[in-house]
Amino acid sequence: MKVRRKSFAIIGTICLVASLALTTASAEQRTAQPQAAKVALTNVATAQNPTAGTAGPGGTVWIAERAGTIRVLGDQGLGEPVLDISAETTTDGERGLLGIAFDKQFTHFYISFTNLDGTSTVDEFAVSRGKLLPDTRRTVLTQTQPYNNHNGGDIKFGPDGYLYIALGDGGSGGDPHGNGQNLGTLLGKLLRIDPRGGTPYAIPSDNPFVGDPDARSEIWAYGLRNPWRFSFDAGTGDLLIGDVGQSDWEEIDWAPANSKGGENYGWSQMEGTHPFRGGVEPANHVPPVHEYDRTGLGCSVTGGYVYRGKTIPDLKGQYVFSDYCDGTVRSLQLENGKVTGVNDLGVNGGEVISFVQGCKGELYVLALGGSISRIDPA
Ligand SMILES: [Ca+2]
Repeated sequence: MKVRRKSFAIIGTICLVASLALTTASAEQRTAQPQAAKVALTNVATAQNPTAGTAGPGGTVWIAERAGTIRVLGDQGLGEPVLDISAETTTDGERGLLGIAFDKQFTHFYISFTNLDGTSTVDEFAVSRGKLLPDTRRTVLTQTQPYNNHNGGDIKFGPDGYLYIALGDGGSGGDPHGNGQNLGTLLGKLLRIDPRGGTPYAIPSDNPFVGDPDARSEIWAYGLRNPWRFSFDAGTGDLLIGDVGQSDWEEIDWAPANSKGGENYGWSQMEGTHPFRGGVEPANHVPPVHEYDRTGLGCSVTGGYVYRGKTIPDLKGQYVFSDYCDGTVRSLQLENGKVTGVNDLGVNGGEVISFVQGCKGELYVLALGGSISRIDPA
């Protein structure tokens, strides 16, 4: 009993980002720094088509590889797979293993992938002493997919302890089924569920559409096209979503930590701040806090994180993101949801597919080609 309690305590307190930062949020942390930080990318490992990652127990970083393996990045580099679901997924279109997350206590681990039918699937494992317990695996949530693109797939625990799941509009192009604005489907939405509160999950009673017979009660926010990567600011709890555009506008969406949910981010009436194919701006449209076109900056936004690490003070409070087609690492200076500056950080991460936030707030850049780099001071 003593030993178990001790090991839990060690694992449970080592990740500073999740446990400490929120309790120390202050006005100072909400204020962005005025200048572009000087950063460098340090290659720390090479993976096979990494798509996602998460801070893990014991100060580790867990990396998901698209074909279905998960490996742990420790001091000795990337280890052998700790999980292999490669027989259960494919990598055609935009499919594969797309997201991983731990709950805040590192007692449960979640994977998000498309199964052999292309169905978006979120499964859960219990965790003991930093290891997955394979026999405890169960499916939490599934969503069939009409096409093999725009699966979304990112999963994160919010500061409220609930699991958020991003799903794209179902795919093809131009949202042919109108899923983005249809509250009767989970496609084109950000979901919020309590995976441990029921079987297979519970819906938090304060979700915005609870009690609305025309809406799925799992929905937290809607009007999303392909919210490939989203995150919560470890300092403030604010939500940031990188929503990939159709053909003209890439966007970053934002909501404050005290949001009650229900935001309509506009797709497919709007692409960024622009009506899409004759669309009419919804009265409740929440426009992006940042958008960029495709004249030189890329073609597919990759959402990242607000930097809350210690080693690059000038980057503190800035939202770091990139673009899969361009690779330049950029940052937004944010003040209460208003962008006060956009910085080119002067480094290129390649085919940037995802960012990972480690336990000390350090950020890693994942390139689909394989490179895992840490953002360090220059
Ligand atoms: Ca939008």
